[in-house]
Amino acid sequence: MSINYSERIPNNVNLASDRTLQRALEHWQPRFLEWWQEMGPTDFQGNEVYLRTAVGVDVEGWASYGEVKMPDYRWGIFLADAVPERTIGFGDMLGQPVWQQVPGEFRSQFRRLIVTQGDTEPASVEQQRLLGLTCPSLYDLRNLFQVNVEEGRHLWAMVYLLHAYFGRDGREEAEELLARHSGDADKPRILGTFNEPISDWLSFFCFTYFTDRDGKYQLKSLAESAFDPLARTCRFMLTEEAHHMFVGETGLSRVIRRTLELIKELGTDDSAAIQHAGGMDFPLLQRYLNFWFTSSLDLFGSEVSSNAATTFANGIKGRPDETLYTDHHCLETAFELAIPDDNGGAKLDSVPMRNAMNEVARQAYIKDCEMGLKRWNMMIKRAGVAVELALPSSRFRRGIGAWYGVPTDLQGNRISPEAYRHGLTQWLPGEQDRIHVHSLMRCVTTPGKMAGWIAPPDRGVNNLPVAYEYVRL
Ligand code: BYC
Ligand code: FE
Ligand code: FE
Repeated sequence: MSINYSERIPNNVNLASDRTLQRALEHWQPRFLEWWQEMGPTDFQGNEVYLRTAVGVDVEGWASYGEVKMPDYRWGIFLADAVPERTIGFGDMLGQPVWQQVPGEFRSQFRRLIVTQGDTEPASVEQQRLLGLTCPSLYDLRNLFQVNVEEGRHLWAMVYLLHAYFGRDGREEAEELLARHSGDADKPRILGTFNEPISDWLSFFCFTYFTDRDGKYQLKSLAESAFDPLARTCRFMLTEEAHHMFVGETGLSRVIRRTLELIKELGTDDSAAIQHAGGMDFPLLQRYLNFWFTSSLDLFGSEVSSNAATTFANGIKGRPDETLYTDHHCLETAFELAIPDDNGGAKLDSVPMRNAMNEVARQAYIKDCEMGLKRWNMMIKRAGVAVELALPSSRFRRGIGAWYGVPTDLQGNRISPEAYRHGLTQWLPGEQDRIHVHSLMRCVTTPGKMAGWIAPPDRGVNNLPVAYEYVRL
């Protein structure tokens, strides 16, 4: 169904046919806008930004581009087209028709997942709210705002489900999504990573590379759901998500390219020399990668999870790309995973496959994360620099699951608590790193100009030149 932009809330769910729901969402809309003004991007709300807006939900040309002031962005409710006669793709009810309503017995599980998903979207906007003030270019400023408005729309996606399918409870949850705030001492966001500050653009690029990619994998899992409206919502969100990861991947590539240029100019890869020249040295980059990757690993939950087993069994949440697997029941199969043993090492443990779904998703995610690292390492190698960036072991610095609180080095070997405490000072960003990175964060707003720590992008947005005035200041 095409998107109706003539209504107050653009949608392709025929909202006008349900007056009660429409009124409830129109009641929530001004609260969302208030939240956007208070907790969304600071400044720039009155400036025209070259943004894309969804005009249809099919793969070809769903976007239209134009200058929009952010508060005028048409946030709305867009579901991917229904797949006719879709059936449940996994779990105990494999092959049965999908549901257009939430079965009563699964209501609280669905609610919990939708609320958790919904909570991350505004959280990320809050985390990024000050970044506009230190943008490395107008191109990057525009990309930041594009990500921000789309995360706002992802909130709408979840709020629609809560309002449409969860009655009064759902409306209350929708209010709470605007009441919790990232990093708030009393009412923080639900998941750890979404309470971490993002106070510089290196963190922003790491976040969009690693944390938005968790979004990709969680949305893929939910896109398999037997609850069809959830599946369709997530399928469309995934098309928007691709841009967020593009921002992360190209952002980090450009930082690396600039660092390689500086190494060539200076004739050394010495960290102090690179920093003195206004760049980001590789050891520092590696520490930021370590931080955001490990934090994002926790977002998959525990390796062994009865929640995950239940949601899989009940058709609520599948594996990412469930169709790639041949066994959609996963009843008989086991999963081998390494857990800490009593002798300072690791041992293999076998658990029922259904209980290991979080780990299955995490491993698919890790593979996806590694692709960027391969590309970056190729770039570094081609430049003749003897450095390799690497992802830490998934046992390192875990805050959730079997390896929670188990001191290991970056390779996942167990070490003493003292060695770990000492190691962290070299493995994670420290005060000196933050001071340096923050010292580089200066707002560059001349069209086509870039801050000195980052190379220009290969191309502009939507075939426009890099020097296009993407934000009218
Ligand atoms: N921090 O059985 P367990 C995105 C909690 S990102 C704090 O191990 P389960 C985006 C867990 O909630 C994608 N708490 O795990 C990216 C549970 O608490 P309760 C977001 C955590 O339930 C960038 C307890 O620990 N979407 O879209 O199997 C920008 C035991 O849980 C954490 C989703 O997450 C943590 N890291 O799986 C914008 C999808 N990890 O309930 C947006 C929906 C676990 O016992 N959520 N806990 O109080 C889920 O599918 C699941 O809730 C989780 C956890 C995968 C998160
Ligand atoms: Fe999102
Ligand atoms: Fe995203």
